Amino acid sequence: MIRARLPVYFVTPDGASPELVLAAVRGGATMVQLRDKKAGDDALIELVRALKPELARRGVPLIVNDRLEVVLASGADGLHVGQSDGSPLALRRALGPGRLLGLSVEAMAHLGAIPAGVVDYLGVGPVRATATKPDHAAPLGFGGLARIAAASALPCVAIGGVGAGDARALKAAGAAGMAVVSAISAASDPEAAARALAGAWRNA
Ligand code: TZP
Ligand code: MG
Repeated sequence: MIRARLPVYFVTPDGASPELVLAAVRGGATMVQLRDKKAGDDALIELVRALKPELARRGVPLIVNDRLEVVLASGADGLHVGQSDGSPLALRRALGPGRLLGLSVEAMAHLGAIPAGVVDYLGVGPVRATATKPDHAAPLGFGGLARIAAASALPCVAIGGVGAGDARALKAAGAAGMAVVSAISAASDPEAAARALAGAWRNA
């Protein structure tokens, strides 16, 4: 079940090292998305191949943001795309049935355009404004997240300015997990930060 993999979803910053990702999963990250707007496809393919054995051993899915070709060439577990990254149906056909497909949703209106049986989970946000994504849509707040989660049959992972202190409110809003970049990547001890997120979610 994809829902069980969503509680602590680590989304990488540009230029993430394998060591950063491995620290996050040692701490308890349940899923990883390689999101790098600058790296070339070959570098990302290499990063997937370097990480995949250890993440597979731990049952942590490895997702790639935006780059279908990288997913197909690397053995990654799936693809995550935004609203302007192509038709989910066409992407599902290209991926086949065995890989995960995640979709970013920034507004209630986006739910209506999702065909049934095509997408595995939604990334919903930003919950708060965040400097990590300078071009982000208007923040949804916890109320906006709750309305979208209630209207969606798909599990929703909350993203955007969230951290361990938000676990209870995010769970109450119906989120299946929290997706974070800086709460792990900017921490002085990323493994401890991931551990704190996992503990906060468990206890929320
Ligand atoms: N999509 C919506 S907000 C965001 C993305 C990729 C960035 C989240 O980063 P942070 O540092 O967890 O706020
Ligand atoms: Mg995108």
